[in-house]
Amino acid sequence: MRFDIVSVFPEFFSVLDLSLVGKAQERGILDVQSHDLRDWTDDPHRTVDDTPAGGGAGMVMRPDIWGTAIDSLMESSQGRRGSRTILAIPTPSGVPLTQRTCERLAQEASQIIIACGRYEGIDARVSEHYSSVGIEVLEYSLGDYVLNGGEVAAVALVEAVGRLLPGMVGNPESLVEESHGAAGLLEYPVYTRPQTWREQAIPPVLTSGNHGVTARWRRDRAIEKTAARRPDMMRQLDSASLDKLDKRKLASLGWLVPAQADHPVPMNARVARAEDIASVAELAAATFPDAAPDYLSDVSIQAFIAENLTPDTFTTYIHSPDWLTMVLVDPCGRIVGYTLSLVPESDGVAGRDEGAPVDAVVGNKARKGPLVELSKFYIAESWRGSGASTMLFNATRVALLERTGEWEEPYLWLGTNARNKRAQKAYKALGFERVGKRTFTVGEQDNSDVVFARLLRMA
Ligand code: 6GU
Repeated sequence: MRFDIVSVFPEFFSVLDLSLVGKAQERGILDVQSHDLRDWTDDPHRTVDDTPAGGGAGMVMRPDIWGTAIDSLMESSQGRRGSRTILAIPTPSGVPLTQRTCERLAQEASQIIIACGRYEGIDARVSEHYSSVGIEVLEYSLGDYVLNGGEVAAVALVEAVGRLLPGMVGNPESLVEESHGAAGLLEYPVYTRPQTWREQAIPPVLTSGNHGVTARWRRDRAIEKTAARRPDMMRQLDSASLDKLDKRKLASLGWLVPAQADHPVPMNARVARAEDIASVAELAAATFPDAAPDYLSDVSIQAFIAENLTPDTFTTYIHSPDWLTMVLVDPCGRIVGYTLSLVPESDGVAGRDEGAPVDAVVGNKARKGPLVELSKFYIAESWRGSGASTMLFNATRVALLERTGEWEEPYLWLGTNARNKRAQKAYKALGFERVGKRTFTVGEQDNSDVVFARLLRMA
């Protein structure tokens, strides 16, 4: 691979004689030549720029000088079999340079000419011309900030492409797990001796010798780091590359993977507001039949909805200090899940008359603290199994903990249809245990629900 770098500061590139790139040059894997643009001028002042057409600040680099320079460098490798020249032009208005582009260049190019502009840039016809004669022109940027010229970006390109050439990096494995590698995640944090430094120990899993646990820990840290720093990368993650534990981690960070989606989506779980009322009522009406006991006729289901799940009832809930309504919102602002909780007065029991488990034993301990009732908990069908219920439940728990502030040992309880195994399994996964039954009458029918409870304050 040959790099020809053209600049008005050719001495800048002596840095490329150092380190890995320098070694690669010695070993013949890489050949980097830098050239002074002024060598192709023909006036005594060696002028490379002129005033901008149309007016404005600064100076623009002349296309004729650049054309002569690039032509002469291309000639030097033209005609060799399999040779492929790419013209790279660093500019803050270029496409962001990515690892994928660097991989492609390392594979495809035999010569990369880097044209380093200064001042306000290079006359646009240079890029136009070489594209039009079939040369690949890559106008690239290092990021969203402005440098005084392309020299630093040229060094970056040589190093990023150069290290991918065969024979460059000692251990090709280190190319697999790195940031911007195939996983699509940033790299996990790394540690080495000393074991403790300035009161910070190396995370114990890394010295446990357990490879499975270490791999999981690293993957979780990589996911956390990527979610915090690069939401753009999160949106590009391939759903098919994510296992169950990945998805659980993603859900805890607010990213869900719906059944048919190619990529995770950022979700928002928050307290419901007045403007959500119509949507929550609509979702409540749409999801209620899914969990209704099968002996309820369609007519009685519709009657229940018309009576209890209207915008009016949700208006009451949302404005009442006794109730907490939480919603899960997709990136388009659609409400795809909600919870409705009844908070007891100070340290009492919510839903005493609805079968609250006042005498329950939870976690082998007799209940002592107040009982908060999780009265409704629904997820739109297309979001089930995506981690949506975990995310909404955790947000609900956090909001309830805020409300119950200083209370000693608050519990959360709920009743659910005894025949709805899907719901019962979901509640167990959320840390609930079955603590009993409740019976109640609907339309002269005796019904039985199973009752679940858990401490509000546990992981
Ligand atoms: Cl490639 N060139 C210049 N001049 N500024 C930049 C850049 C390139 N990338 C980010 N800023």
